[in-house]
Parts: sequence; structure tokens; C-alpha cells
Amino acid sequence: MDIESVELRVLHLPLVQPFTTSFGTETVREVIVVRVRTSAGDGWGEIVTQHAPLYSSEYTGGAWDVARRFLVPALLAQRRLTPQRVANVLAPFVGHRMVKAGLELAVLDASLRRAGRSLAGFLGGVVPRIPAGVSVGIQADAAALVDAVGGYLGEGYRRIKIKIAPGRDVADTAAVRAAFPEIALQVDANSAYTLDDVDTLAALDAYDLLLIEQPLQEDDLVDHARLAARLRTPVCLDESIVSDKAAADALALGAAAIINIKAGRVGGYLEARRIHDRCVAAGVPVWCGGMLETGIGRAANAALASLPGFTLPGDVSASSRFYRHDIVAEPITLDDGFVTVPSGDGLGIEIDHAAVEAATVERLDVRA
Ligand code: OSB
Ligand code: MG
Repeated sequence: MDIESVELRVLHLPLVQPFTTSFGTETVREVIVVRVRTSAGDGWGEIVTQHAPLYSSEYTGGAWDVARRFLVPALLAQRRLTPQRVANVLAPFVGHRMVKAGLELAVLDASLRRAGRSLAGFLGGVVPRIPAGVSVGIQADAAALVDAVGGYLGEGYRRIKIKIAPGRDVADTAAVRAAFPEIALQVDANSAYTLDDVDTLAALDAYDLLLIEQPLQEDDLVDHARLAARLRTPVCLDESIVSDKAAADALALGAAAIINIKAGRVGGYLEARRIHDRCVAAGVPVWCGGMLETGIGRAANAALASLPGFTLPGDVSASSRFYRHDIVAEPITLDDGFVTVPSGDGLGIEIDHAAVEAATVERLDVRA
């Protein structure tokens, strides 16, 4: 397969409500979509960077620059490219994993469409549908949070994750647990704490949480291991797991009992599968995280989450969780609290070109 050109677009998609985490509030999802035109047909991918480098050092402006100046030209210089070779071709460029993941996904989509295979089949998915979890942002107060959680439970979501931050942790968690004693509940701190906060974090042990996600900084693996020894709630890592190697190190150190796998953060769906395989071998549960994906990445995440090691519900929600108008012809929906794993060729989606066009704020065609 030869790549003929790569179209990059920055989209602005308004969110149905603001999304607040320990690192900030978003009201518009800024995302880059990728269309590769190849000798074998087109493929689509999504680069999950956000507007500002708050969750990760990666951000959309930097992603745009590195994609157009370095990564896309490197792919265009290749003959007979396969999805498996994309990571090797891009490996000399340090970091920028979200960009690499989005480019690899577009090549994967084109290649699998040509081969008449689904992404889930290619990755080794084993189930036709996956239980849906939802990530709930910090609300105005604990009562508003309980209302928001109740709304999602009413829609059928099978697991709730609430965002926490210093000052919005124990009381918020207690309120949700008191209102819904039986639900599967977990919290995500997005790196907002230090080891000095161990007493606050240990207080969360009282609320029967599935896990606490990323309490400390991205590079605090040793401190996460120290913290884990002080908590009953299992520690799950998100930001820290930037690669399969990082996952191996975290497991070796006892820094994570559970891993949130995000294909964007780790450089692609092939690397994500390697982390999955490693965790299965180690007996460590994994779940599929999200980055407010459009229907492109959302479909790919559903495929990834259908692998056998994804034994916990992920942040794979309906398109309507974030968007009134998704950019795919058939948005991801909930059916009895489950998301159907796409079975069509490639990502199994059709692009809503008018919706893409309407959301585009910047467009660039890079040619060989
Ligand atoms: O930490 O999991 C996270 C969104 C953006 C950046 C980081 C995170 C999140 C979410 C939302 O929690 C997950 C989703 O539903 O896409
Ligand atoms: Mg997280």
C-alpha cells in the first residue's frame, strides 16, 4: 500500500456540557482527524491531543506541527507501507505518541478495509458488545454530581467514574456512594495529588471503589508504589502508562494493580494490544480509557475493548455523552448499557462528510 496524500483537519466540536477535571474545564473538543489516501483506498484516524498540554505534554498545536513537518512526510516517503511498519518508520521521532497513534489508525483503517477485515477481528476481539462506563466531570457541588450520575445511570451506564481534585474528593465520593449504594464506582484524580495527601486518599477506602485512577504525577512510579501500599483501593494508572515499556516498569514496581489502556497515549492500537497481552499474562485487569473521541476513535476503542483482558468496563460511552452531532453517519449508541463492537471492514464506520466540513477550522493536504 502506498500513501498518496494525507489530509489533516483541526475540528472544533461543541460539548453537550462543560467537562471539568482536576486540570481544567473544556467546552469545545478540539481534535485532529486524519484521512490517508492510499493506492488501496482511504482510511481515517483521530489524533486525541487536546487544545492545551494539561493532561499530557502533547497538545493540538504541537501535534499539527510535528505531523506536517516530520511524521507525515516520513510516511509519504515509504513504499509498500503496512500498518505494522508505521511505528518503526516514526520511531526516530521522540514522543508525540498521540500523533503517531492517529496516523497509524488511519493506515490500519485503509489496510483493513482493503482486506475486508474488522479492527476488532484483527486485534483479537472476542465479544460482540461491551459494557459501557461513563466518566463524569466535577460539578458545581455534590448534589449536582449526584443528579448527573443519576442521569447516566438512567441511560443505562454500567459503571460510573467521577473526577476528583483536592477539595472535591471525599465528600463528592461519599455523596455518590450514599445515593447509589450498589453501583460500580471509581474515581480519577488526573495527577492532582502528592504522597503528602495519603490520608485524604486513604479516606476514599471507605466507599468500596473499584479503583483510584492516577492519583500522582505521570513520572511518579515509585511514589505510586508507595501509595498503593497504604491504600486498600486498587491503584490504576492512566497518564503514567505511555508505552508497553512503561507498563512493564509499573507492574515490576507494584505501582499499578490495574491499567487504563488508551491507544492514543501509548502510540497506537498495536502498542495498546501489546500492553493488553502483557497484563493478561501478569493477571492484571485492564480497561479501555477515552479521550472524548469522535465516532472515529470511539469505534476503534470499542474494538479494542472487545479483547479478552478488558475485564472492567471502560470509558466507552455513547457519542451523545459528549456530542450532539458526531462526525460519523451512525453515532455510537447505548443498548441496554452496552456498546456494539463495530463489525464492518476497518473501523466499521462511515464518515459524515458534511459534519466534518462544518466542524473544520483548519485543513491541510500533505502530498508525497
Ligand atoms: O483521565 O481519563 C482521563 C478525558 C480527557 C483526558 C483525560 C481523561 C478523560 C476522561 C474522559 O476521563 C474519558 C472519555 O469518556 O472519553
Ligand atoms: Mg484518567
